[in-house]
Amino acid sequence: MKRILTVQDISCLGKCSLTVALPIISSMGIEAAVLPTAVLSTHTQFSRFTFRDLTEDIKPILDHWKEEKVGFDALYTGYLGSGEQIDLMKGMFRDFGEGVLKFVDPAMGDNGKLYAGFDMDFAKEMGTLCAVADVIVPNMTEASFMLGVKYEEKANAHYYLDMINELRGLGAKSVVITGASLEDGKLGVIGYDDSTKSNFSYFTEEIKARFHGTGDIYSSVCLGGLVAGKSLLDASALAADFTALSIQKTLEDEKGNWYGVNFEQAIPMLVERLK
Ligand code: PXL
Repeated sequence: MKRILTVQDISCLGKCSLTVALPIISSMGIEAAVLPTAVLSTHTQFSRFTFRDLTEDIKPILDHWKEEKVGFDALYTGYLGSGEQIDLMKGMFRDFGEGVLKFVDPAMGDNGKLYAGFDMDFAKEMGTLCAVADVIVPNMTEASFMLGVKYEEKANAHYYLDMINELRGLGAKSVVITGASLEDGKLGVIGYDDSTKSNFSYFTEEIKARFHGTGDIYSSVCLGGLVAGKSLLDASALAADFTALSIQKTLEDEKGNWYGVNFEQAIPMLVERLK
């Protein structure tokens, strides 16, 4: 059985980061080991939240695993809270990353803005973690901040490909830009797959609604697909379809909430598509 280690926060309520990665990876038939970086009462899109930093625990946990001689098929980092945590992740990549898929979702912003608590310095630091990753999955906000360029709401194919090349210039091997769009009504991803040395794209019908946590859903399915043996294009397509279905399920639910999507109700499709 394959095993993914995922490193991100626990937002106790809010359906993002670990509360999304854990059920999704498990439902894909892959073991999920977790390293929580912080505990929050909710994610940071709520007007108030508690935040307990767990940075101090990260190294002792990794040291214990080293003693136990455990290994992973993939290392997956998501929302991280500080430059110090980014440095710890680079150490983890060195210690556990030999021949192992290193997947970085530089979760730190959306719609042209960084999330609460992040600044330009943090974005630059995140760029140095992406530099040592095999696959990175930024949205255009995150890509722009990491590269220090202005965020453009409307981008054409040329612009996306330039951004991908710049991100590869940092050192990242494969790059998938999420939330990409080349025409009205279609939303998806544009990427570069280092294993085939070629660009690819995949789009679904755009659902005109924005919810929180969809990036984490996309990343968890995409990495699960890769670990299950899919190509980056096929894993990206599965992840995009699953994310779109999760949003659709939320809209169909009269009691659907603003803070996260009904990805749980899309899990049967995920299981079916992996058969
Ligand atoms: O979905 C990304 C994410 C993860 N974790 C926390 C967040 C966010 C986005 O706002 O606040 C705590």
